[in-house]
Order: sequence, then C-alpha cells, then structure tokens
Amino acid sequence: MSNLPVTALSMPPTGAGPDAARTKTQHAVLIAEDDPIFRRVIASWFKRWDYRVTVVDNGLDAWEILKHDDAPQMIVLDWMMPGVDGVELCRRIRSREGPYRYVLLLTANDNQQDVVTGLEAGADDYLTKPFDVDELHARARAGTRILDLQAALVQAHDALKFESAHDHLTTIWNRGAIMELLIKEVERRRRFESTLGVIMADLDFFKKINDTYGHLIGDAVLREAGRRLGAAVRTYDWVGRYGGEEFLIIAPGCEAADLVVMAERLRDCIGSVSIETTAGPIAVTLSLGVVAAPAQGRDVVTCETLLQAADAALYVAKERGRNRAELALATQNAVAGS
Ligand code: GH3
Ligand code: MG
Ligand code: MG
Ligand code: MG
Repeated sequence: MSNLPVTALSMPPTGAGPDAARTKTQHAVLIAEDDPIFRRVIASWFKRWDYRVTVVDNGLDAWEILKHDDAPQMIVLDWMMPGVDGVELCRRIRSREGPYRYVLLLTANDNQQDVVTGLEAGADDYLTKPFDVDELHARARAGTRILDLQAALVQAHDALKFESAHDHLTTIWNRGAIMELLIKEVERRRRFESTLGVIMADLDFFKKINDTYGHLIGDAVLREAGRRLGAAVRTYDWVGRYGGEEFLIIAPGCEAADLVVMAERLRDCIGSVSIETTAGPIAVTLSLGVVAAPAQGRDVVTCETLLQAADAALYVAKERGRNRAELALATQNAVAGS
C-alpha cells in the first residue's frame, strides 16, 4: 500500500468556491499512475489548481495519448507502471518531435541512481513518494512556468519568422522569401522535370496615384492589390512583393496555356473593381510578363533566365499599352489585352 502523507490524502473541497470561478487559461495535465489512491488524490489536486486533467492507470494508455500533438504538455508519470514504465515513457517522449512536454516523474524511493536514470531519460523533475501536496503544487507551478515561457518563446519565434519572410505593408512574401521560393521551385522543376510558370506583375501608372492622393493612399492601394493577388492564385502558388509596386508570382506545374488563364485572372482581379480607399474608389490596372518553363527542353532554366524573360515580357506589356499580359516565348505572343 502506498505511503501517502496525510496532507496529500486529504481531498480538496468540492463545490463552487473562488477557484471554481477562475477564468484564466487552463493548463492540461496527463497523470499516469497505477496506484488508485495516488491517482485519485493527484488528479483531485490538479483539478483544484484549475488544470484540465486526463488520467490513465498504465504506461501504454499514456503513450497512446502522448502520440498526439494536442496531448497535455504537463505530464505526471509514475515510474513503476504496467505496460510501459515511466522511464521508458520519458525516453519515448523525448525521441518524438512536437510540442515540449514537461515531465514530472514520481519515484517510489529516493534512490540516487533512480533519480539520475529518470532525469537522463528525459524527466524534467521528480518527486519521491510519499510527497507533500505543497511540494507537488510547487513543482507543478515550476513546470507550468517553463511551459508558459516556452509557449511565449515559440510565439515570438513564429512572429519573427513571419516578419522576416513577409512584406510589412502587404503581408505577402517579401522579396527575399519569394526569391528563395523561386530557387526552390527551379530546383524542383529540374529534379522532377515539371513545368514552372513565373509572372512579373506591375501596377500601371502607380506614381500618379501617389502624386494625386498621397503616399498613404498609395500604400492602401498596394495593400489591397497584394491581398487580391494572393486570393486569386491556387494554394500551391506563391505571390510575393518583388519591389515597390511590382509582384512576382510563381506557379509550379503550370503550363503556358494555364499561365495565360491565370495571368488574365490576375489582371482582372486588379482592374475590374476599383480599390476602396478613404479618398474614394481608385481604379488601377496591372501589366504582366509571363514566362512558362517547359518540363523538358534544351534551354537551361535558371532563376535569372526566368526573371529576365518575365521582365522583358512585362516591358512589352507596358509598351503595348498596359493593363495586359504578354507571354515570353520565342514568338512573344500577346495573351491578353484590355
Ligand atoms: P508604369 O505603369 O510604367 O509602371 O508606371 P508607374 O508610375 O507605376 O511606375 P514608376 O516606376 O514610375 O513608379 C512607381 C512608383 O511606386 C514610384 C514609387 O514612389 C511608388 N512606390 C514604390 N513603393 C511604394 C510603397 O511602398 N508605397 C507607395 N505608396 N508607393 C510606392
Ligand atoms: Mg506505480
Ligand atoms: Mg508601375
Ligand atoms: Mg515598377
């Protein structure tokens, strides 16, 4: 029979109290303990401390739960359990990718070797039975602090990662990111012998919008143009801000005929409906230079050759009156017009 201290055995008060009314974000805990009394007492206390509690009585069930990324991040594991023991579970938890788990290992005695083995297997902390409820609470709080800190770090890291790859104004990919994507897609095309489409798109007479309405309104037009372009492509296409009022669109697996249709859709999504601004609706059009790299061919296709070809086709579109797309092939066919 487990040797529980009196303090730990005393059950928490039930019913509505100040704790029941707490609304702060709940943490979740998984308790894996084969001893029914320990299990019940530990679960009761964690509930009292506002944790969402999941309880299992063996290691195999615990592992089944922990295979899922949305499993509780705080885990209280008994060392000795049927199925998979606590130390083996620690090893499995650490060998798995996914969100960090804070593991509190319960050991039956204070054998120094036990503790070292447990910590080396990946436990963050340990408690030796019998333990006091205050000690359990303190360790749970320490674990929660670390999990909260870790969540804040992950959030900050994600935000930085997003900022470093996205354009501040439009929130689509920035120049660095869209160029990296182009390099990857050119490489993918080479390896898998697939087609690749690239479109260079530039807003027409944009300087005039700035000159007429001011830079802030110009910014609003750019933002909406970026949003419309992003919404007009397939989920596996890439849209980035290449320069001031210039956008680069990458369409993997797109043949010339599909690209022509796509370019027309992009032209239309900008030109067909005026952009609403605080200065009133502003009509703006888009010129596009389109290049389709075939799946195979003798030509060496690089980022530079694609960009040069798309840029040259864009220049032709501007020369031919704007609000149109030009396909950069040997024949330089016009593919769409206003
Ligand atoms: P074209 O039809 O030949 O492309 O003419 P354009 O006026 O669009 O081209 P031009 O290159 O002469 O002018 C581009 C303008 O875009 C000039 C620049 O100030 C403006 N621009 C670039 N980046 C931004 C930005 O972030 N915000 C605003 N508001 N304007 C920008
Ligand atoms: Mg046990
Ligand atoms: Mg322009
Ligand atoms: Mg330009």
